[in-house]
Amino acid sequence: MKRLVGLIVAFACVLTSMAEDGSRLWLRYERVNKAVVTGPDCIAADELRNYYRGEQVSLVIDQTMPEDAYRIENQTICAKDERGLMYGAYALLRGETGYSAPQWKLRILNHWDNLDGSIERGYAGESIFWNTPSTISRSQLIKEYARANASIGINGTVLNNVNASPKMLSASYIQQVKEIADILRPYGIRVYLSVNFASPMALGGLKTADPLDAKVTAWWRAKAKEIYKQIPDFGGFLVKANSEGQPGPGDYHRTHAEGANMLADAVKPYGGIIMWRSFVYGANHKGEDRVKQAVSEFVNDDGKFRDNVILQSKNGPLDFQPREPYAPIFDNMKRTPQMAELQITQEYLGQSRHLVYLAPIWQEFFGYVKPDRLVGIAGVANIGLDKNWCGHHFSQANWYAFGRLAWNPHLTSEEIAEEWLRVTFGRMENGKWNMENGELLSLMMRSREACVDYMMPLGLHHIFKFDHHYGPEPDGFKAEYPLEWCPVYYHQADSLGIGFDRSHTGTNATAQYAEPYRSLYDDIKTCPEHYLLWFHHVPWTYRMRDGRTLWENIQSHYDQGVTEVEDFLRIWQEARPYIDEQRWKHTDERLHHQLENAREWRQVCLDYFRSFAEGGLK
Ligand code: GCW
Repeated sequence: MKRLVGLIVAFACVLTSMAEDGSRLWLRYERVNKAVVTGPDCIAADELRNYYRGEQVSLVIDQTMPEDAYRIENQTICAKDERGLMYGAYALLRGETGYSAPQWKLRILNHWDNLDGSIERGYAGESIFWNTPSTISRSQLIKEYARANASIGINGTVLNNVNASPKMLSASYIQQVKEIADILRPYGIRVYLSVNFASPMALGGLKTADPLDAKVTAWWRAKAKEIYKQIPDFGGFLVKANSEGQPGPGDYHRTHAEGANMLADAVKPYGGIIMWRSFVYGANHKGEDRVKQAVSEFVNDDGKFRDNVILQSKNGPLDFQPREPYAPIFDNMKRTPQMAELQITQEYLGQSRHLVYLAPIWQEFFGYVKPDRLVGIAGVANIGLDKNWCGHHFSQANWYAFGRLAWNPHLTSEEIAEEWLRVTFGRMENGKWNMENGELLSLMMRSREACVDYMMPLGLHHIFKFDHHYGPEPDGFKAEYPLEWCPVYYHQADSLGIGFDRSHTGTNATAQYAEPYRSLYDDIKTCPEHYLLWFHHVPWTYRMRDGRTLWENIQSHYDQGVTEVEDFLRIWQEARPYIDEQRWKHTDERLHHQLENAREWRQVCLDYFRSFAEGGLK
């Protein structure tokens, strides 16, 4: 009897030690305290001593190496400094060898976190930075955050929402930023802040925020000095100006370049940069096709920015849709350094309730805008106070993939998914991570296309429910709001057809693209079918490449999307023996919800479009 109790207790212990809430992310190494590590005492040495399963590693500083690069050979990691050694150590723990250097110097997360702790478009609880509950050790959490980012090469973070409160720059908040920066620094992560362009008025009591006003420039210079005194390696500012109600230089009839340059001059003495967003629409361009507005707004500023200003643009010209063509601003600003902004948080892709692996979206973008045209990369974070950080266990893969692609955009989505699955759901066997269930990789790889299919196939876009952007609302129209927020404006369905004519017979947005895409997209016959309704208004009876009509084709895409999610549930069911109960159940519940929501998308969209399509066919 005693023995039996003993056995039960032992079994219970194994079970609890296997309990998995996802808080360890992809860093689920067991402490082995095995390796003898020689070289400088640093994070790399600590991590390898704790977790490396080999016997011995040498850490060697080689100042001729490029910044952040590492070489792993014969149990030796070589790098320029301790930061490079750290990246090398995490690579070795993943099982990598050889030479590696990052594509970009700027690999930055953007947190849309508000000072009250809420997060704009956050689906994983409240902010880890601001107004955290007293029951939580913020510094411990931020240290774990730092380590996770360092392990995938992320080296910068913007701590607050681009819809920025002026309070961010008050002395008491700068003090908090300093505390955070001190925790992040050893992990090679610099902090940046989003700033409100009208801060000199809201905070400094000035009568204007005009960038050419001497008092305003002096205010910003003093503010920069105050920040750098506390945080000598502060990265710089991110700015959303004259967009969606935010103040900006346009309020004083000044250009974006004038506004950005004034801030650039303030941080220049300290080596800081300004990331100026091109996500601007509305005000100056009433009536113009929204996807054209960024180019119209910025093209005259090309070549006029200081050399420490970078223009930051979303990958697509509209707004992080499940599929968009690339943003033509990348073709048009020829003398301005540019960064791409990707969205890791799934605002339009099921919001941490759907399993959608985003790397394929980003790979698609890099297929058009080659990585060497950019000087850096930003990702809107999906991180919050939830135990598993990201809401959905599989949303962690998107954080991971962003980091890995920011380091090396030439990795394939499959490689990254495979690597992530092994370290997140795999088991350690003979010193290697194994993931027995091959179908999970297929599930991840198919998940983005499935989402496009059940939400908005063939180039349809922005037919989401108003404001929160979860679920379908193809009939959405509110007279009191700008047309650019209304779904009916984007699909343009009528009795003849559906889609937005952006060719030369329509808004001529295609003309903003460089060749060969300009001609390719402009001609309905050569336009890729997955962008068809983005660029063309197409008759319901139009013959698609597979011989079916457009209307039949649309229906089959919605069906396909739902069928895919049904299959994801089957795969997940079959994976059950390989996955701990806790994460399995959590994910299973979300997959069921995803299926329900996919069916709702199909039903609502097809019912609505049918009222035009089948009327039109009569
Ligand atoms: O997509 C829209 C979002 C806003 C966001 C804005 C932006 C931070 O719905 O929530 O605001 O884009 O990128 O500025």
